[in-house]
Amino acid sequence: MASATRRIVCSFKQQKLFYLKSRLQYHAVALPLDHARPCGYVEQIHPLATRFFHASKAFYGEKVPFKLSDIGEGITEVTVKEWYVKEGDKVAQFDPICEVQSDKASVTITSRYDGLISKLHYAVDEMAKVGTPLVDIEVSGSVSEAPVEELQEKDAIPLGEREESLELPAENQSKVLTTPAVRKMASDNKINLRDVQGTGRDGRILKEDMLRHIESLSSSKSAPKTSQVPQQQAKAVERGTISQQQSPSPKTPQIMRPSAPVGVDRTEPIKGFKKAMAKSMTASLRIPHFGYCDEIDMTSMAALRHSLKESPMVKERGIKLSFMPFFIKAASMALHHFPVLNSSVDEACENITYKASHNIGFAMDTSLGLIVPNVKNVQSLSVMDVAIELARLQELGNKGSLGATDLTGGTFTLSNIGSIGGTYAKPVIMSPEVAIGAIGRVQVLPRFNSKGEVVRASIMQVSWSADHRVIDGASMARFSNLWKAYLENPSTMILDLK
Ligand code: CO6
Repeated sequence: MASATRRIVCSFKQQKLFYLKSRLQYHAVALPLDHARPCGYVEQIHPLATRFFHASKAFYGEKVPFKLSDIGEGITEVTVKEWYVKEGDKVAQFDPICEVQSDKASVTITSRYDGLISKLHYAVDEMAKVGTPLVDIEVSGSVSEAPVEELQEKDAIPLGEREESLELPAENQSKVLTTPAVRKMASDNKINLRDVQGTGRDGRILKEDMLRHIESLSSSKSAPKTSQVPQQQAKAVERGTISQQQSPSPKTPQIMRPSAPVGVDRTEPIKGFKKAMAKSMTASLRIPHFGYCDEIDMTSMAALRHSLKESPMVKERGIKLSFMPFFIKAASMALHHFPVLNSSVDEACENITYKASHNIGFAMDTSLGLIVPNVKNVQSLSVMDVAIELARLQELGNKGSLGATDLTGGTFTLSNIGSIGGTYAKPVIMSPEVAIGAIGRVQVLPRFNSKGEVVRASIMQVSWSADHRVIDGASMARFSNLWKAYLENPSTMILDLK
């Protein structure tokens, strides 16, 4: 039986572990010698063992069904992505046959026989089942027999390493760990494997190592050579069954993998502001949200804010004038025209209450977490009043000393996430409110002016969410248009101020 197993070839990178398994199975199920037929008959090996061994009939010079080996990881089928051969083509061992793709990897299947391709069993894009023939090969001549070499644990390839085929080490260079494909590349390019720096497990020479070595040899010579495509690839190119672009690039980047996990998992109870957020956001889930976005040209508003910030009136009162007071006041003015957006609905969604007060909430990022205090009765406040109230709420919020009054009774909310970053968002409505807006970062971007000229503009995006049970898209769009108009032409706010 041993003579039938001289050569063990796998086509996939992760198969070495299956070697070990298959050998155990092989030894466990092999028939006693007196029952054995002449060496080389697969039928004498238990079916489990044949999953991993494709050795026998090759030695009789007959038509051999070249089967797709077990890939491991529970993969039972792969897609044939490309054939590098056609019926009637001559192939030699290690010539690329085809490219197959599983959900985890793309792999080149190489021939393990010298011979003639007599049949392709699948068309491109067809699913090939593990254990079924990929091609039939009429093998030319027999292969001399040699004793089975013991498979050592050190030969195993770690899962995930890029290998295309695997074979027991040959007598020469047997102490150098690598794959047959790499050995072939070494012999094609007359390279001593011992000169190549292996970066795989236990110093195994990977294909990338070989390609890097070849590249360093060619770049160290004064006259640069044309690319040294491995011979079996070159043959396929000659036959026109593989294009030049498919040749492996010697500049394939190396993936850096962290060697060990960093830190340990930590579990802690959800409490404080986070607990409140969990509760209110869970309550929001029952609201059918829709989204609406637009962009606002903040160029005039930015200039106005800049000049007002420097004005003695603002400086003397010690007020920090950010964009927020304008956003909040403009929202209140627009809500005046679209009161449905300042409403609330009862739990069963049977009644809607139009709120008299514009208690505009604003999301605030604090060291303790997200909170949403609200500025009460914005409809009666000036921009300056709003700025003063914002400053008070921010100060208390940052100290964690906001009272229930400041945190409840909101009727509409704005979230200026743009003060941190971002462009678009998908804000979540604070039940029982019916709308919320998330404001993106003001950015200087090129835009066209009314004359069609490209100008610098301060652009900001707004993303609204509304309760689709009581708000329709048209109302949201009209409200947004008015809010946008106030901000884009701040002087128009004066017209509507009460
Ligand atoms: N773009 C560019 N620059 C901005 C913006 C935007 N949108 N907003 C503020 N700023 C500027 C602001 O004008 C200040 O500039 P200077 O006056 O020149 O110094 C500066 O950024 C700092 O502003 P600051 O944050 O101090 O004050 P502001 O009144 O604008 O904002 C705040 C107060 C409480 C809203 C803010 O500090 C904050 O906490 N923002 C984060 C809110 C948040 O966490 N929202 C996420 C909630 S979850 O909505 C959510 C859908 C998801 C994403």
